[in-house]
Amino acid sequence: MGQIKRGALIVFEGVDKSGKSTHCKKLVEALENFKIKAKFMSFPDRSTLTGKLIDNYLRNKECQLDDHAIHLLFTANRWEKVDQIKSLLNDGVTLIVDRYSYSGIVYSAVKKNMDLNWCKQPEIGLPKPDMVFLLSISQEEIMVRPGFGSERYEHREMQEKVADMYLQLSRECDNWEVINTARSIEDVQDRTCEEMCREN
Ligand code: 2DT
Ligand code: MG
Repeated sequence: MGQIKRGALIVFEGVDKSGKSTHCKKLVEALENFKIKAKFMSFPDRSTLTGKLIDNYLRNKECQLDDHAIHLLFTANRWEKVDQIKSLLNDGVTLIVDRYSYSGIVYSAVKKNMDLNWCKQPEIGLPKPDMVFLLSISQEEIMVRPGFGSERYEHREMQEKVADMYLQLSRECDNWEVINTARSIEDVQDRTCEEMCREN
């Protein structure tokens, strides 16, 4: 019996309402059409124990929680899934993930008195992505998208800082591809598929 080829871990990052989940789902469909086993995953997973606390923190802007504490909850929310992630990858399933460690790092590190290096530490040891797509979009566009503003971080000042720090991280890593979403959904999809099929 031939050895199963490990699946790829593909992450989509970007500010709120940048279209990450749409593109993740389209990529899963496209890969399945190429007979590549693929699965969509997203963080935070609000259904788990830590996910419920995170959901309450995000939706209830009055909820008081130290910035370090919520940072660690977001990270724990990923560690809760580590066995599942590893086993799917080992079974040859490619995971298309909507937000991962970089969301954790960026959204915390832009806060006052939070240290970037400290924010990176609890992520160490999680499976490393093979490829990260950073969706780049204008502030004007996200702010008029339905639902923007309903959760804690969805305001211009935070989103601008997040967008800047994402770009900073993208320059530090060589497996990132910045994708401008001013192009049509189909164009973005072609670009991500092209990149994935080249990898396979
Ligand atoms: P969604 O809108 O994608 O549900 O995200 N966030 C997310 C963090 O601060 N740290 C993390 O580790 C992750 C995964 C980004 C909800 C918000 O949670 C933020 C937006
Ligand atoms: Mg959001």
